[in-house]
Amino acid sequence: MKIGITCQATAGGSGVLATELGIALARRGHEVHFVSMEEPFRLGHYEPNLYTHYVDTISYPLFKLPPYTIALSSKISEIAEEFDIQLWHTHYAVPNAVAALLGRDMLPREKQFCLVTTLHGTDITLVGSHPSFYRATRYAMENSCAVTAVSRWLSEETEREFQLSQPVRTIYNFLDAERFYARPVNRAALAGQDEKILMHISNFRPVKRVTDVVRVFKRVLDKMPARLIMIGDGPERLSATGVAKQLGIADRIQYLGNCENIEDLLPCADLLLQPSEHESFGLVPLEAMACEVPVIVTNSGGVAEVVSHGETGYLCEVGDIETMAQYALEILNHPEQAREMGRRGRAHVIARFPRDVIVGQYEALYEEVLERRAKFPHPASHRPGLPG
Ligand code: GMT
Repeated sequence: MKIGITCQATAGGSGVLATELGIALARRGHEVHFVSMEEPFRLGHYEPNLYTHYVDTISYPLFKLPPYTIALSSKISEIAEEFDIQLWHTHYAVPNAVAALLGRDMLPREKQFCLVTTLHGTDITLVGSHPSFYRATRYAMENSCAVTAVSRWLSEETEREFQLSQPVRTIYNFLDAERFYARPVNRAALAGQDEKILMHISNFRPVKRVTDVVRVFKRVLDKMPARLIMIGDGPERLSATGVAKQLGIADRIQYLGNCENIEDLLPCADLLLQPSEHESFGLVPLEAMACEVPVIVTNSGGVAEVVSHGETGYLCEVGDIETMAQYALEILNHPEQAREMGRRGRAHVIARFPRDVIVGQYEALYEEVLERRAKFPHPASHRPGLPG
């Protein structure tokens, strides 16, 4: 199959998932073309069957901001035509799905691809549901041949919020368990021998509640020597450093910025903290569990479909710093129990989120929409559930 993929190129779970999917599809023999603003985060190597194309924009004094979505749609259209792409898969609805639809409509009817849209989280919960994007997001979903979401929670949330005429299917995220595992690591660069390592990885947006990470860490530090390793970057980093200064613990925290090789860092951690306002899935806890690291997350959004409370980590209420700190101490004070929890975490990831099965679910979906198109060639009838 020839498959086009559009995703956010910046550091974030939706781009990571799209990249991993593209790589897996290319390795299964499909021809995969990425179209994005720049090289997607974590796609920094050559893969046979996989091609990247970047969107060109111009800056012109008349525009306050270059109209990226239009440039993206033109590029999608150009690449789809040049490489005869039948199936386009967009990740993160805004603006990618809208741009892909526009790109599809620029093509002659017989060259128009089927569009599959995968929702990742804030493209629905924060951005897509905002009045300035709502209609465009709904239009893109209604005119996609199929819409998927990365958790049952997000599928239900989307159906409730957007009242779509087609169901949103759940296809869970996955990872490469041969890349994320409890590999031998050298912790010495991150902490002293007697110090525990707590880790947080995110793009430091308000939804991640990074100051809660710092406050939980303070409660742990009151009881034992420890270090907090913060990976990623974003607007809330300043708030995190401010709170750490106020609490007098700034020197116990190290900020590593965006790192592509988190599989080398995660296994150093004694636990991972992700106290988000909500998470539609939680790819970072999944990566931590694959590395046998216990996780403390908030029970908000789809994370409960990923983390099993008391088995692979702990689910807490949003903002409940005291309980998060208690669970953190429980993990850190009982290393043997924590190791058991870590092992269960990895087994859970392998059993519930197997890469090959989940990539196969996407392939089956592509085949289904393409077959439907073959039967009912008009774009508006590509959607399952509609008469031809
Ligand atoms: O929706 C976002 O915040 C962006 C997105 C990203 O690119 O990081 O994160 C979402 O997609 C990930 C991959 O599917 C999920 O693991 C994250 O839980 C989800 N983030 C939120 O829902 C806040």
